[in-house]
Amino acid sequence: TEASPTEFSPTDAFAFRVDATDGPARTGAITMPRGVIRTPAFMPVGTAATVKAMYPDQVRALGADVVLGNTYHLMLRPGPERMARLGGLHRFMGWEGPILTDSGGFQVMSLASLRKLDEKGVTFRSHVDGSAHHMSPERSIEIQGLLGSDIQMQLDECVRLPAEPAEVERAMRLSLRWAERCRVAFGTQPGKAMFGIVQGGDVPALRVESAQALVALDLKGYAIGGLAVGEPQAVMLAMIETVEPHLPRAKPRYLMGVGTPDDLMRSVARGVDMFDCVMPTRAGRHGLAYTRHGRINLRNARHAEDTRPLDETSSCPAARDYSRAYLHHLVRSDEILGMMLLTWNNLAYYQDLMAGMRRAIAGGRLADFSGETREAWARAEA
Ligand code: PRF
Repeated sequence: TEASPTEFSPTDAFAFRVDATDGPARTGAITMPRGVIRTPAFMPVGTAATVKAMYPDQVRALGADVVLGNTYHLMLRPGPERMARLGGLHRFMGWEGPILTDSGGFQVMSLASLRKLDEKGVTFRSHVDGSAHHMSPERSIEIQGLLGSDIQMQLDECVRLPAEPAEVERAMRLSLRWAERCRVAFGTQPGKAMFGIVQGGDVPALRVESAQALVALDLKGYAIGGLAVGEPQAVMLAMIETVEPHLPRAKPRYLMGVGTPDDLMRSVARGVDMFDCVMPTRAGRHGLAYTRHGRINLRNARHAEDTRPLDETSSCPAARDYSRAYLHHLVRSDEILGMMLLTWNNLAYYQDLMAGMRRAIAGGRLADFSGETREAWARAEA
């Protein structure tokens, strides 16, 4: 069935609005045809057309306004042309809200084999079946279009740190040339957006040059890539502080692949509007729970007879209605329900943290909110 006009109107514009600021931190909203994204936003990762171990309705009910999909995984399986024939990723996975897709380069470099990267793009073999593939900047945008992605990312090259400055510079310049090609390939699509990605590793001058060149392309939003790739948190935060003054205030900023709850609070305080990370979902499948009391490893024997829930004050049934002893048992037994409950708990914690930050920024008390949140983690450790 066709989406009704109230759900999706391709003539509606993509717009970003800042409602309140607190230092560099901002709260506001991205409005687009498929819905409103309240910012700062955390995007659950739905790599292979599923937020692992979660129903789409459950993800939505937690307050997630947007999910992330991966071009790399979906081009290999089920394939972009097949996805288009099936009506696009939204209908395929049953998620009606906005979807942001990563462009594929980062996942090629971390997952594929026999990778070769040059001016034209990246050649690689599938980690699924060994088949050979080529992805150019133009093909990445074409695939993201076939998937039906609402926010598309430029193809870029992310260098792991530590790295030689010359290598960081080469990748940053290549990413800039690819940004221009992606912008041309994307053209203008009402209600959709393509974001550029700032690169430049841990070299401030390269970060500034990358940001300024991307801003000159007048894109709808700007991501900060190439961070959380091996450098200390202090370096990551310093790079955000370096880049932030060069990004337009009227456009969203997205810190890619970050991070821990502490990373999110410190980055929001420095002006970041959007995040994605596998941490809450992946940790949930490995027996780790993020809570108001900090991170809890349910595998640990000290939980074996603990009748307390993870957090009796949580909005999430997974945190309230099951004992730590039961969760410990499920995790130790490799039961599917253990992964489901911990993923649910973790995404609830992340979404509640974002909602808390949005309210705190609106009230001009982000520093107090972050301080109190951190104190509660520390109390539990003591
Ligand atoms: N580029 C892209 N995706 C990403 C990154 C990047 O630099 C990162 C780095 N943290 C995560 N995901 N395209």
